[in-house]
Amino acid sequence: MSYKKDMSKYEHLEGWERCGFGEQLDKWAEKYGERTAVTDSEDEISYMELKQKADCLAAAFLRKGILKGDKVLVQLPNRISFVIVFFALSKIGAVPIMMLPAHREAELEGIIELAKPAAYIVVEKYLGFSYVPMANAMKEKYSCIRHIFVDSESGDISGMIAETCGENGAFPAVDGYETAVLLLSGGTTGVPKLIPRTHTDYMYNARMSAKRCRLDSSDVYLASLPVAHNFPLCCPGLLGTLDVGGKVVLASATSPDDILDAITEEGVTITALVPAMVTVCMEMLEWDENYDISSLRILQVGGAMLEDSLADKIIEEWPCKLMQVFGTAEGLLSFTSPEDEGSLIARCQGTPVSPADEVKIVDEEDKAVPEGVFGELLSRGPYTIDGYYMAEEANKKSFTPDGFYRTGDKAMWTKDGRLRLGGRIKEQINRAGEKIMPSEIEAYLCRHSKIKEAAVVGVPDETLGNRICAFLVTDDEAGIDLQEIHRFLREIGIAAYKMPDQIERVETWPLTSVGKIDKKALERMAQEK
Ligand code: OOB
Repeated sequence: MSYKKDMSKYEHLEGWERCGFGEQLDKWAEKYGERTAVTDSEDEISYMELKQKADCLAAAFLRKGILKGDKVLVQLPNRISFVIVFFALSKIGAVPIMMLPAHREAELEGIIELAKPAAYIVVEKYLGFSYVPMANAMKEKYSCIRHIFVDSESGDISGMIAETCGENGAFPAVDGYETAVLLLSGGTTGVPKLIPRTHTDYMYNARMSAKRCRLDSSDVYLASLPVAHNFPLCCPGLLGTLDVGGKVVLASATSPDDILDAITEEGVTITALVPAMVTVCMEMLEWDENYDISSLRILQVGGAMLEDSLADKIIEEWPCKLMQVFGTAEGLLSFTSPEDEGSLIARCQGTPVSPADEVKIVDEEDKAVPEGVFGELLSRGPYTIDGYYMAEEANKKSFTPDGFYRTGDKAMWTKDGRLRLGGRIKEQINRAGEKIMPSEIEAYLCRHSKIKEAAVVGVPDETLGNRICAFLVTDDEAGIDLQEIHRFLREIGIAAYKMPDQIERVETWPLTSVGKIDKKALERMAQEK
């Protein structure tokens, strides 16, 4: 038997509440009423209206036959309908699977086969891509998908809200310890793993994050990353901001001008960015003086290694506190504090956000390493999962027998008791905050008729953190170029952020002493090119 988390251990914790997100929304509506809850590029919605619309949509979902426990693929960009859909599904105990707008057929198929969703909710069109043909193709291929709901101006979602308004019946009871969402993890070969988060642990995740940020009802939180991602959704993000009665601004795209415009116009006090985005925002600020970011109180930066020099630069040039954020969708969060000295903030990722987090840093034999020495970061605690969704084999590798999650990250304790991250132990590429498993890309590449073997590595890159380099053994003397690779991968249907940035042909592989492909050598070769 594998380790199972005992929730009763956490019931004494401040911020721990056995309650569903649907019920939370009702409480917020009562408390914050007509205050603005969320704005996007087109509209705004108060707490009360959000509750009313979520109730209508929940009733409509029930009427269409979406049942408690059903999984529902949600692929919506940052807009108010995302928020309504999230709470509507929560209210009836259906479980959203948080797809990103960037995902395509290959990612969808892996997840559909695993989770057998009953419905698929898509935006009609976003950043030039039409989602409806893709959704229809999925419905045709997988009989589990009974419904496609399209979010457009005249589409199903708004129509459903209008139809059912005023006739909200009873919703099924939802227990806080049931699964609220399935988040996506960085993934393994082809099939991404799904991360089941309960209503209670996820709300606690949001509350502890909000507490560390000293968030209150005067705060304006800007979701600049795709809000289906854990960082802007819940750390403290959308959910943490709603809990304190603040306002959430949804930026329609993750581009520096969208972000800086939103900060300037909405008086944003806190936002979350990955390091690569900070760099481009800083460049933009340098040549356009019309932006005003003086309202910012906290800039959260996380999702990927923040170089010391960039941290120093942020502290020097931004009018707000830098908060370093180490986070995982599996749970553990570690942030610096607003009260910490700049010199300390610049060199660590702070401390875990909950007093009940258990964190260990261990060597290859799982023995604790001393302060100042890097090891693998392990975590267990109130909001860290005890297993991936239906993934017995993967769980054996990713968790210790006593239930610690193996993050695969290198970390150490600093002399002042803070965590400092030092890169990856597990083979995973972090490209501008997006996590990519090399084995997944290698498998796609090998489907190409000209490619005999492929090895993919992450190469340090000034703007992206890591870029993706694919080494190929090909059949064809004439070779194959990057364009052709991209075309081929687009046909398979994979997210654009997984496309190789660089390809190199090799005749033979550099090998390690045990005869494996020497990826360290490949990384050096890619860097020299
Ligand atoms: C966030 O979550 P995920 O699940 O997309 O990725 C988690 C991984 C970590 O295991 C680590 O490899 C990397 O992302 N990471 C960092 C980092 N924050 C995350 N590596 C170095 N320094 C950091 N500050 O990325 C995520 C979830 C919640 C909040 C923020 C980020």
